[in-house]
Amino acid sequence: MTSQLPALNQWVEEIAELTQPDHIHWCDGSDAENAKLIEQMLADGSLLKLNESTHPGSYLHRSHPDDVARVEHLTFVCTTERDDAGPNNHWMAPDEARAKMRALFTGCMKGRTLYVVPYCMGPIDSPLSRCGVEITDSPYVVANMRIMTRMGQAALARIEREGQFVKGLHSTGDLNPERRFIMHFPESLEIQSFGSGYGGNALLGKKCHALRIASHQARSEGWLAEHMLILGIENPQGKKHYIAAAFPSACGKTNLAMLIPPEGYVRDGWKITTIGDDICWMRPGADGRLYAINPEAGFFGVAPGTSAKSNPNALASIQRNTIFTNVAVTDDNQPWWEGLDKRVPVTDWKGNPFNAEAGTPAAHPNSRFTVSAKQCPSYAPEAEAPAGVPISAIVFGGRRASLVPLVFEARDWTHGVLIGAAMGSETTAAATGAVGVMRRDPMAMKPFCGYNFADYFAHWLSFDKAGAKLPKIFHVNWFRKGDDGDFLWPGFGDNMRVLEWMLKRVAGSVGSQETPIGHLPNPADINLDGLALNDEAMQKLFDYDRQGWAAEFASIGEYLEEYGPRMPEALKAEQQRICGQLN
Ligand code: TSX
Ligand code: MN
Repeated sequence: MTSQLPALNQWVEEIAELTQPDHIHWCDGSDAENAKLIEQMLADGSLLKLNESTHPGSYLHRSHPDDVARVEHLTFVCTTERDDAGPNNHWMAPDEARAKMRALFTGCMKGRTLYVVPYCMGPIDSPLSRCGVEITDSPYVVANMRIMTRMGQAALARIEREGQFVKGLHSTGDLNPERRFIMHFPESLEIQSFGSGYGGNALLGKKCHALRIASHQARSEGWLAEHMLILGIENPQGKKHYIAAAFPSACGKTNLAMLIPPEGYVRDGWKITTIGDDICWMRPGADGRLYAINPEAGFFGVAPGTSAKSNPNALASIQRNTIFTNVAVTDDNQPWWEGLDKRVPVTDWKGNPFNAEAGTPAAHPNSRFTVSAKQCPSYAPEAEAPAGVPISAIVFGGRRASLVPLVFEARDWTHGVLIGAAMGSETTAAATGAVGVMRRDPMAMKPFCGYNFADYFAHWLSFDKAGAKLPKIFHVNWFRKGDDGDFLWPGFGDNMRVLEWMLKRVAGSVGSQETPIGHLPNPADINLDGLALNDEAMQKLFDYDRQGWAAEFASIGEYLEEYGPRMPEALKAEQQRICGQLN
């Protein structure tokens, strides 16, 4: 098979010439094709069938133990000018990167099948969507791309019509970490990934295309490609609002996207629906509002911590037709991970007998589920709408044990962009060795922005122009701790109370306390019915510490200096203005 698009056929021929596969297969995305791939992976051991009666249509994949996460130190943005990639990216000159990758890809698919995977990021008929083609030698990647994107025939038809697509080339190579690179060429819409079969390195539609390449493209086309969940909130009157939110890892983004409101809210007729849990593409519509789509079609979620308590919607989603990666297995062949329930698994993520005494987790801390968004009980029908959904509020957040209140609101767009640029979160055991260390992660885009952060902030600021009806911007912190080290806010479903306050602010129906850091809520305006927050919680969740914030803003100033002379003056001026008010 070939396509109707000569440029695509030529590229596939050229890559086949380079990589020397035994076979070439053009993916149509059909059920029959998927069944054949699964059968083949069961036969070669790269997939294991899970318990068909408890988890129908579900499989376990165990990755190479040295290939379990994204590799930031091996991820490069290859722009002509080094400064266009910025201090937030590793950079390599495009010619050097191409030569290095050409050597790695030479002959790498001998004995393998080359799969041509056409995909569309976003609803197939949306003007906000963008397409790509991933060439890969991994059937596991094909099976995951089929869940995570609109993959196959319909995507190919759109690509043939438009003539433009992101070219992604992937090979698992020999999985040697010494011969592993993830290269991005945003100026020519190309990705080359070698030596890893893991999600973010291998499913090129997600982080590589929908964030790094798309953010670069969005800058030149006047839109935003963001690391944000999108949720819908319907009030008892049936009015729907949409919120986009960016959090660094380990803050529970997927949990927030699938939130189930407290009982009282459900009784009153409030409803939360899920549009997406990871990526948000938005652009101004004719009415000046920002309209957003979720470019993905599935969830590639972290398994550990996912339970009937933390995220019932996620748990319900993954009862069938799910690919699990690097989880543990129970005696009756069900997938298991830390935080799921009290059972003890028999096999760890490497396939060895699990020894509970050893003190090491049974599931890998970065183990995953891949599942279609359509299986999520809270999935919103509007997630398939070509026009996208209008965003009423943008939320930034982080994990901060001290200083940062539960919620505050930016005074205006520029202030909101500064709040996003200054975002930080404290590390957890799951991420690194050092626990509780504050890391700044602007807009949660540090590993994902395909160009210079200073230019990125300028691009964000540029949306504030005549005719724009921009969302309000908020900052939240679910993770404030009391003197005894316990969390002060119950979090999870109770975060609904904070979302409701945001909507009241959007409607203009409640006031606020104005402080140098922004608008803090009057506690009486947040529904705390049924919560027994003690005095310390009330004090710390809703107050701000001037001295502490003066120190924080000095540190923010130093951090923004790292992005050098391209930093927009308006952002520096905003930081200095607030510093002046705090000192
Ligand atoms: O996802 C979380 N959210 C957002 C939910 C919509 N988590 C889990 C973070 C790890 C991924 C949270 N953890 C949240 C939260 O709002 N808050 C906390 C901290 C916390 C943990 C436990 C309790 C309260 C707060 N209480 C009990 O376990 C009883
Ligand atoms: Mn993410």
